[in-house]
Amino acid sequence: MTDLSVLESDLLGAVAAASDLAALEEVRVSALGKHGSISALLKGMGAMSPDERKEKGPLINGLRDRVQTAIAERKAALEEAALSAKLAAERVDLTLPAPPRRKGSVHPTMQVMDELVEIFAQMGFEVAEGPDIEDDWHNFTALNFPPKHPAREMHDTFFFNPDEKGERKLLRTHTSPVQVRTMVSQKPPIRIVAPGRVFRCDSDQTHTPMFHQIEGLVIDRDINMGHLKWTLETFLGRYFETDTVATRFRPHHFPFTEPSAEMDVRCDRSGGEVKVGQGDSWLEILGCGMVHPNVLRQVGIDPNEFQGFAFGLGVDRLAMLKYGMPDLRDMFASDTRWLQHYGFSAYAVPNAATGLD
Ligand code: 2NL
Repeated sequence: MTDLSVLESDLLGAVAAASDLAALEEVRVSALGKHGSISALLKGMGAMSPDERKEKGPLINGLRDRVQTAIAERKAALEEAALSAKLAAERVDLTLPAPPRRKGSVHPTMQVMDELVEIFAQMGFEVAEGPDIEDDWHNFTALNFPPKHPAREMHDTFFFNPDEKGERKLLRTHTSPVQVRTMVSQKPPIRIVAPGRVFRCDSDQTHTPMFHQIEGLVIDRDINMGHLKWTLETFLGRYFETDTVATRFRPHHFPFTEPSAEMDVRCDRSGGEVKVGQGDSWLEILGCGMVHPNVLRQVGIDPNEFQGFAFGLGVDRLAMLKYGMPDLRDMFASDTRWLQHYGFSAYAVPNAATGLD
């Protein structure tokens, strides 16, 4: 073997053996760098006689070309391998299913809110919403609470400090102001439900200062209590998933309805839990009545032309009844174990097609 072919096989061997780009660069510098072995050979050509140069020149140039090509190929291969390794290390498999352990869950109150809205939407009700912070007129006056009437105290209202005009804003004590706003801004026929948070300064075993209500309102010509009873019985049957709902009205008083009633639903209490649709016991479930003519007048609707019914129910209590939570205060304690146990999957969206739970 000539010196050149020994050098060539050494260099090509070193190129092939270079395991990363830094090692390959070392080989390149040792051959083609300023003081490299091939560079020295190329430099030496200047001192050769024309005949010698004619003989050795092509050999040296050929050697340089082959080593350069080998280095370029090896470099491309190493770069591709480095990129593949980086991509493999950074790979995110978007097709993997979400981890089976549920970290967040939908609160039973919100699940039930969705169930209620779904049921009433199927019955032709629209959803209406309004602000948590209300004024006295929308929360009380329009609803036939006389000024200074003890009923205002009864609601244990959270009042804000008076503003510069002396007006005291408040946290709504029921969602009725939403219906008031709808009646002011829309003409009958009206068919709405108003779900939302409400606030009362009250806290014990069965009361929390914030809770959730849904109220319903229907205003049209010739509306009577028969419509009210059918609507509520149909709703209760769908909510408790039973064909055997029985209800009874008990006379009651609300300032905003006349007549007013509480509705009880037949239930069974024998097994320690409450089962709706069977048994011989009664459970108070909601308040309702025919919208008071004074309320209609306050919002500019002629009570001789239009009548309406309204109802209101506590969503948290309804959730406890259906899903068996024993204590109201746990509902808002934010205990993650409670939420894990009673919470719903975010994928379990109540809808008409798959049933409600
Ligand atoms: C209850 C009772 C009720 C209403 C709410 C209402 C709203 C308007 C006019 C008339 Cl704008 N009435 N709402 C009527 C009767 C009862 O709620 O015990 N809720 C938890």
